[in-house]
Amino acid sequence: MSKKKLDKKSNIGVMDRQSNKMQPPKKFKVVLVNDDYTPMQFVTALLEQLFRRSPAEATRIMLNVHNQGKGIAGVYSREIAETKCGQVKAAGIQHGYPLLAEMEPE
Ligand code: TYC
Repeated sequence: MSKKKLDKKSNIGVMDRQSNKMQPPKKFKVVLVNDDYTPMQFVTALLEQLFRRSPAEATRIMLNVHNQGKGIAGVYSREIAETKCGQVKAAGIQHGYPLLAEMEPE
């Protein structure tokens, strides 16, 4: 017989209780990757349309990616971040650019 302590009401082992607690959903950064071919104007327009950035924010993020190599376009739930990454890639392919976005846990 197991000597594991049981919670009286739920009969869940006391040590298991913590892992049964609901955790807030994880968030993921969508990170744009620099390349030498995608036009700056294309990246800025994409940040405005796909990531709902203002023209000033979009320009700031694009220049940050251009100068630093990478930059955060936005932070989302896993599913939304996956979708955004796919949309960035598809937009690049459609116009013949090697534009890429990666997902990173926040
Ligand atoms: N480096 C590109 C250029 O000089 C601009 C660019 C910015 C490309 C951000 C990709 O994610 C990117 N035209």
